Amino acid sequence: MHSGKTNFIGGKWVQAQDGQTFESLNPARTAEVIGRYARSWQADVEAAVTAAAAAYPAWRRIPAPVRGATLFRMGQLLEREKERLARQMVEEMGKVLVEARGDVQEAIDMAYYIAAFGRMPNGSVVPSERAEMFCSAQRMPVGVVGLITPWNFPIAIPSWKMFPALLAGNTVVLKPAEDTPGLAVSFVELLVEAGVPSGVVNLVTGFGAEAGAALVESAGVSTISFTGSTETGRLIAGRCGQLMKRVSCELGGKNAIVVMDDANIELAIKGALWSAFGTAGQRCTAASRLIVHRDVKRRFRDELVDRASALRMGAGIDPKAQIGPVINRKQLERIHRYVGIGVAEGAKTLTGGRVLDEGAFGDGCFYAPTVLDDMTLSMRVAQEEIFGPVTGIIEVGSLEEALAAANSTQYGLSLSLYTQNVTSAFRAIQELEAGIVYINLPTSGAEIQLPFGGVKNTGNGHREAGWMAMDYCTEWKSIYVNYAESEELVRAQIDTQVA
Ligand code: UN1
Repeated sequence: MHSGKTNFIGGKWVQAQDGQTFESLNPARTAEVIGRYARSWQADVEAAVTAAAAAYPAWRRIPAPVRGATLFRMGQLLEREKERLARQMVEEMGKVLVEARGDVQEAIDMAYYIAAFGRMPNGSVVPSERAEMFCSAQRMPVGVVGLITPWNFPIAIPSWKMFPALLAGNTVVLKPAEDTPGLAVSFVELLVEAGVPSGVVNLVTGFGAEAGAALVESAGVSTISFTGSTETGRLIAGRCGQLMKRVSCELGGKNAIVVMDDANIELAIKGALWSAFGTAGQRCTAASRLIVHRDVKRRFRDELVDRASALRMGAGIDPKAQIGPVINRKQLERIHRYVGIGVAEGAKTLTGGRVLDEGAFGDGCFYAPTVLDDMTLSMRVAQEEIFGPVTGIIEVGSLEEALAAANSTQYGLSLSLYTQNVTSAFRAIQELEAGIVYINLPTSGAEIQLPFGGVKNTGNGHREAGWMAMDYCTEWKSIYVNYAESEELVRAQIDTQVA
């Protein structure tokens, strides 16, 4: 059990400067304290930023292939420790073991993928309008990058943000969610074992309003990457705008699966169950709306409800459990409040709609998988992100109506359409307002070699992962070299008007 010495600053594990700590609990048994972690404030964050700034000049001068090799070793260590990390994740975050293994696997994939960028082109050579002039543009690191990460993918998301930043030559300060500090400690321990030099990766555990805000405010931090709610993202992006910092935000979602009358219904039901209730609905990609053509609605709904009510709930470590607890009691109550709002607005609860409190369930944060019927677009439950195992059915009569319904929220992360009609599929690909579109697939299941992120209020125009993973944490430098022997000044546009 960790006992408070959990900040990692300049290569040393230290307590918070004023010695304060907070507890991390097991969401399946909230009486079980997993560990005590440093409760960091501005002084701790400033120490971490100072260490990161001191390590930056040397790290950015290390050849990129060598930085890549460090990340490759990190991939190997994550593979070696996959099972241990997955079990720790089940205990600290609650997701079921197979999903926890998937979370670690995303980090492994990302480590190997980004490691290879160390030997990939890092810019372009561009023709000049002047003779004997070499022109190129090259990616440069930005300095100290602050990472504020959520609890729902406690290993994968830090890896998406951190590996590209490190490969590019930046140094980082990680502030993980207060619900999953132990996993961040394990992640950083592995980075140390992989050979990341002192000060290149720093960790401050604690709360958003305390440590997170201090990281955003710190003058030594040039770039912030944040994943979390749109509400918090708005505050962070606003401050970063004033402070002229780069900021990349991955925010809320209200993702939908559209099921057309010509869909393979069995496939659509399986996809809906996975997207709505996998990770107890706590994914930014979770499908909290099911937009179903009226001709297939009854069959889809009845089958979905039968299977949703048969899902086995339990602590994630139980191999028979399909759905684990939600992250904490506050979230449990919030989810239940939302279902109440939906019912008051006229939605019908077909299954679920309750906190599980019988027997051992009462010791944890378990919410029954919930399907609401008669959801309409104007309801709050059709518009606001609930982040729990709650989904609702919206009935439509045509593809046009379905696409308009899918696009009818402030969010735009992941939208999916089930159809066997190629015209409908390609129309949806063109019309759906989302960063990720799936055809005949659930809304969850992004692979790391494609860009990840959303449009509208889901983000601020950045993407994680994919071949643009380094965009958020690099600046372009344009380089002009005159290699002419002539003593003549040749002015662009003036002496060289070519068109
Ligand atoms: C998230 O919920 O923040 O596509 C990330 C998926 C996962 C990533 C989810 N690969 O659901």
